[in-house]
Amino acid sequence: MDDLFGGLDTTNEEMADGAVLLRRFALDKADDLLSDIGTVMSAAPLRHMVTPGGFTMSVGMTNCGQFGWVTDRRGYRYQNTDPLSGQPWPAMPEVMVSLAVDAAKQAGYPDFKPDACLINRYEPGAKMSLHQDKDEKDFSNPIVSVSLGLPATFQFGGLSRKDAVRKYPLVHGDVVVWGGPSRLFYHGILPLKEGTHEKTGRARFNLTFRRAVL
Ligand code: MD3
Ligand code: FE
Repeated sequence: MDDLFGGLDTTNEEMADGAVLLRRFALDKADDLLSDIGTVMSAAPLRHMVTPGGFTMSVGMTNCGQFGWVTDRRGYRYQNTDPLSGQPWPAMPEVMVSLAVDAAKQAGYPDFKPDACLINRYEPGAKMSLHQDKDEKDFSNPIVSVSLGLPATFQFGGLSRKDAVRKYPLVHGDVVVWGGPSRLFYHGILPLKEGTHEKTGRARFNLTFRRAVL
């Protein structure tokens, strides 16, 4: 909803214990973010990584920042070089850093300093199965996620894989800060529905800002 100041209502809303939804928080920076995503992708192209179990992920991925998340037959890990080029990942663009830091502050994490940004690209049909993010060193740091382009249905459960899941729509510009107990909650993305978005075409981008290393 548009507020009296002509901006958008980004009131904090608790999605789960410790998970703060900032609706449309990234909207006014979306064009700059997408342009910087393009720059990162030209230096470190999207790729479909293979899981330790031998499955090729339907989501295209790359990274920027000091560390990048990778998976291959040997396992999941953060590393400071792109395995495709052997070169350091592209630096995290300033608009990304400031958005992540501002969102974390708004959600009650004034000291968040991301050192990794995973860029996920979904085309219609792509999905991310239920998982936990636990490759980072210190779970007291939150993860900040930004959704751009086509909408997606996010599902999240609890600390156990068996916990019931709830579904939540995430749309262009939405930011969620995952801290507290929700930091280790199981979560995933249902297969993306067919569609086109005026800013991204047939795609959804998700940025996740993380602190990989102490
Ligand atoms: C809850 N990405 O990259 S964003 C991932 O939309 C990932 O691409 C999804 O899950 C995506 O690991 C979901 C929302 C999200 C991101 C990280 C979380 C939710 C999270 C970490 C902990 C708990
Ligand atoms: Fe995740």
